[in-house]
Formats: sequence, C-alpha cells, structure tokens
Amino acid sequence: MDPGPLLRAGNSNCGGCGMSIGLQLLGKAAGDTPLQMVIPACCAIVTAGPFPTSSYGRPVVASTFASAAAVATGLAHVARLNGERTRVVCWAGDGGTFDIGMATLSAAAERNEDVLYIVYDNEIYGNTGGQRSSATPLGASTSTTPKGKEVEKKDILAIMAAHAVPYCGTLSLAHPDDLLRKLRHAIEAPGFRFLHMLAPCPTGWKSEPSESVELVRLAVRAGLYPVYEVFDGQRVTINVETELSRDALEQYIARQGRFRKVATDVNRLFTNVVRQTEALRRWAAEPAAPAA
Ligand SMILES: Cc1ncc(C[n+]2csc(CCOP(=O)(O)OP(=O)(O)O)c2C)c(N)n1
Ligand code: SF4
Ligand SMILES: [Mg+2]
Repeated sequence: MDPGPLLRAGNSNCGGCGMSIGLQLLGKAAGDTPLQMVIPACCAIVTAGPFPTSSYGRPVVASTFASAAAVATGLAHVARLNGERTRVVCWAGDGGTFDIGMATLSAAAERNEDVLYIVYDNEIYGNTGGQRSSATPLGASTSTTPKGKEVEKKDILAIMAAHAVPYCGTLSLAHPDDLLRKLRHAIEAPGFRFLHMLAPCPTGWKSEPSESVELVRLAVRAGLYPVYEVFDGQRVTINVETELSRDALEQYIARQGRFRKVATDVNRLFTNVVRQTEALRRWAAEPAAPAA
C-alpha cells in the first residue's frame, strides 16, 4: 500500500530548503518500507508543526539533541523483538550531529546498532538564527562568526568511518540517481549506517532558493563536497569524480551572501580542497590507509 508522502504539502519549511528535498527523496527511496523517524531539536522537528496535526506522513519521535541515536537504538530493538519490518531512521541537523549528539551517535555506531542515521547539514544552527557549528566551513560568516569562521569544517565521514560501521557515505542533491541508490541500500542494510547530506539553506546561506541544487552541483564540481561511500570503514568508492574546478569554487562562494561579508580566502579554500581530494583518492586506491 502506498504510504503517501513522507513530507506533506503545507509544511513551514523555507522555499528552496535542501532538507525538504532530502525528506522527499527519503520517502521516495523507502517506498512502502515502514519507517520510524527520530528527530532531535532542529529545523526538521519544527517542520512537524503543532500537535495534533503533523507535516510528516510517518511516525516521528521528537528527541533531545543528546539522545537521538539512543532513542533510535531503543526503537530498533523493539522493532526486532516484535518481528517488524520497520526501519528506524534518525534525521538530524549538523548541530545535533557534529556537536551536541556526538556522544550517543558514537556509542550507537560503536555498538553497531541497526539504525540509519542521516545528517542534513546546512552548516549552521539554522533553527536558532544561524550560529556557527563545527560543520560551518572556513570563511563563512554566521551570527557567531561575523568575521568569517577561522577554522575548517569537521570531517564527519572520516569520524564515522573510523568507527568501522558497515556503511557510510555522502549524498548529493545534484546527483539523485546516486543519492537514491545509496538511500535504498542504507535503508535495507543491517547494522549502523550513516549518511551525510549537504543541505543548502537559503535563509542562512543568503542564497537564492531556486539555486539550492545548483549550489550542491558546484560544490561537487569544485571538490568541496566529495561524493563517496565507505564500506566497513575501509573500502572506499568515489561515486562522482570531481573536476577540482576553481571556477566552480568561485561561483559557489559568489552566489552566497555568507561568504560575501568578509572577503573569503579562495586560495586557502582551494588548497584545502586539493589536499582533501588527493587524500580521498589515495584512500580509495589503498583501502587500508584512512584519509589524512
Ligand atoms: C541541549 C539544547 N541546547 C540548545 C537547544 C536550542 N536549539 C534548538 S534547535 C538548535 C539548532 C540546531 O541546529 P542543527 O542541529 O544544525 O539543526 P538546524 O536548526 O540547522 O536544522 C538549538 C541550538 C536545545 N533545544 N537543546
Ligand atoms: S532555516 Fe534553512 S534548514 Fe531551516 S527550514 Fe529554512 S531553509 Fe530549511
Ligand atoms: Mg544545521
């Protein structure tokens, strides 16, 4: 039976929200597989709207930041004990993942719980007005980094791969076939799965809502957002080869107000991108060596 849309029309998300597109694609990938969602504090839980109505077409548990992966663990155990087909999905922001929920996320990954954890990464604490998180990229101005962030973005995929989880990878909204294939695999695969999705946020990024998918495409072309998957923390497949295009990097920066307040050091950004791309290519060529 068609369970209907995962994200219903009439929700309160901003136009061009990358997180909204991600939710629609998650629903498409899941098809009639029953999902149970766990969502900590973030824009995506505001999306649900006021009780007793909900913008979500699937059951959702709203959790605290710190407990999302632990709550998902409990639900996954109950589903298994009841012999249900239900797959449990944690859907969390970068603040709830890279920062505040890291302890229970790491613990659930280490225990290899049967949970799919997806972080939609808008690179800020969007719901509270756009403060920096450890996912905010170098040079981006936020309400707490008015002069531009001075340190680099945390490499969350390397951290999760270091847990040797069965599956982790990145999702590009500009490459929907690859994205849906990975989501379908991750929904069904047993054990802990982790997916990272760059989620443009026109409100926080000061970008055009109509350009959200194009921004992800530019990030992939520039090498800023590598599209890859890691099996058992070792075997790496690069799914989309980047052009390492400096022109794409410049366009990516020029189209977002968050990089315009302070002149962003494109040379430093590009040097970092080249170094990270080379490390990833070495890792893909030699599975034993993790990314530097
Ligand atoms: C322990 C705790 N600290 C702070 C808050 C306030 N708070 C609610 S949402 C949010 C930002 C969440 O950022 P992120 O996880 O990146 O999701 P986004 O809002 O960007 O979608 C914060 C700080 C809270 N609810 N709980
Ligand atoms: S603030 Fe950003 S992440 Fe939150 S709903 Fe709006 S566009 Fe989406
Ligand atoms: Mg965020």
